[in-house]
Amino acid sequence: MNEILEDKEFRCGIVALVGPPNAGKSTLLNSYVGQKISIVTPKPQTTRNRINGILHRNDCQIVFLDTPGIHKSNETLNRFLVETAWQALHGADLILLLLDGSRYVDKLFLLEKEISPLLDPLTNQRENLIIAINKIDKIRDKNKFLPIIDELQRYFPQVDIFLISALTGEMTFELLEEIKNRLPIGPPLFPEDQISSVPLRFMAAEIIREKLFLRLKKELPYSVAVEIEHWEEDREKNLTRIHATIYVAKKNHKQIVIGHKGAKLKEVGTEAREELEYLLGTKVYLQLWVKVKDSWNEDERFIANLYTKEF
Ligand SMILES: Nc1nc2c(ncn2[C@@H]2O[C@H](COP(=O)(O)OP(=O)(O)OP(=O)(O)O)[C@@H](O)[C@H]2O)c(=O)[nH]1
Ligand SMILES: [Mg+2]
Repeated sequence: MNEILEDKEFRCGIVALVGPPNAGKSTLLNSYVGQKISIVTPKPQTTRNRINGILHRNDCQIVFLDTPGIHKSNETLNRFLVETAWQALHGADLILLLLDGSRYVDKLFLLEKEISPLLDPLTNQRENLIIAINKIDKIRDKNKFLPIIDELQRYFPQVDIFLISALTGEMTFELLEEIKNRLPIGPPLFPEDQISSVPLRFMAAEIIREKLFLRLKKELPYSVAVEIEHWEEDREKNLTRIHATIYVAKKNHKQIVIGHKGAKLKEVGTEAREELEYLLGTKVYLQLWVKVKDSWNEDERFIANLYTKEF
């Protein structure tokens, strides 16, 4: 590790990643931290709470706060997710608005629609805002992003706009330099070896949820929640025993999650176990149960209990 710069030059701060669902916020956080902290799927509304990932350099420490995608919805769970995202702006030094640029190429009307819930709150935060148009790797002709930039400049005059790809890393270093330069000078908030304050237990539940998200179709992914019931580390055997409950919101969803002769649950379990073994560095014995918790996604107390945890 390089020597840490003198106090007067070291920068440290919190950067909230906000944007519509599926923009690539979690992907960017993982890429800056250099390890998977937050789960990623091709489906919108994957992230359900604020998840921090810490980037350490010899000249700065940047705490990235991943948030759920902001969108308009009347459903209890979704309203809760959006509220969680907005709360992240409170202690943040900087806000990075991330957009999936490829969605708006030749479809500028979509930008207006998707950005509308963000406009008012972010207009007040203009001095602390940077915009990154993501997924530029998907469009060969980069001129196609110009109308999007124009439109964003209309909404947010004088705000810096970057064109990036969180997936390939294109321009993410340049964006990081800008972020760093705009953070306050100050000592690190976290020890050098800590890359997140999210507990392993919660990460484990998220990994299981990611595998479910990837395997389930239509509205089913939004019907599942995962809770770790039991966690036991057996040092002698280098083994972690994890029991998790998968909640589904409707009775008929249970069988779909379990699959024919338990096949789907088995696949989810195998995939999750492999990733958990990598994360924990031990063998993992993973047991999954599926429980029906009627309309849990309408139950504010249940949702708050699972997803408002402060790390
Ligand atoms: N081609 C391409 N795909 C990307 C890029 N960034 C993210 N993705 C993909 O976009 C999808 C959504 O990425 P996420 O990181 O989960 O997006 P998110 O903004 O966290 O989404 P929510 O948590 O649902 O709000 C995944 O399939 C990613 O692999 C990129 O730069 N290029
Ligand atoms: Mg996410």
